[in-house]
Amino acid sequence: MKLLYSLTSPYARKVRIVAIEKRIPIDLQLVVLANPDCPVNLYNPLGKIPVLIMDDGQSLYDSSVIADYLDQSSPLSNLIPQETKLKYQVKRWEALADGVCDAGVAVLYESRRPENLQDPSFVVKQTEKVSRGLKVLNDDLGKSQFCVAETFSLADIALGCALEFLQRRFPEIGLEKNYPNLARLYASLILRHSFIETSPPSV
Ligand SMILES: N[C@@H](CCC(=O)N[C@@H](CS)C(=O)NCC(=O)O)C(=O)O
Repeated sequence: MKLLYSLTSPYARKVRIVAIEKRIPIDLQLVVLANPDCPVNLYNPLGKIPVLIMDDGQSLYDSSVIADYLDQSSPLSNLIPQETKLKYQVKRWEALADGVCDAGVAVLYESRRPENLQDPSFVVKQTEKVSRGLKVLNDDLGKSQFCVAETFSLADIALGCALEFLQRRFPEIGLEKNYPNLARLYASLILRHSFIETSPPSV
């Protein structure tokens, strides 16, 4: 199996952390989406990373599908609970963490357009999604040690990747001050081997 990824993609990092936690070996192929010969479109018509290329040449995307596939592939350290209610709690955390990332990525891409084409109202709308999402995540976490059922899961991985991305690109969100519960969990997540191993370069 081979993963097309970049060092800075929070979605690709989520998948890499899942593979490390589950001790599933995956070949990593670094790609640059802007390069004309970038292979991503051949495997994902949406042109997004991460993409997992299986040994038979079939591909899997997006990151939540890949994470689910990897979790099912090995019984070691289940990251998505079997029990239905807990399973969908984890998936909902993942969806919200990925969703705040989507809004952050949209703001980032908007900032790369020529200044006269940028739409301030679009940026406000996306920024509000980030702050509303982070508030719900922070309130839902409360004083718990992990996102769901006091057990490390895919929810924590998705959250940790989203928080790293948002802090790196938008330090003004003020994680410690505005979202102290998330900051506390984040401080413990980044000590894990899988998080250290996949830590993105500073930009
Ligand atoms: N929902 C997708 C989002 C993936 C995504 O947006 N990846 C970014 C890199 S961080 C990308 O490939 N962007 C290129 C584009 O949107 O054309 C997932 O979870 O895999």
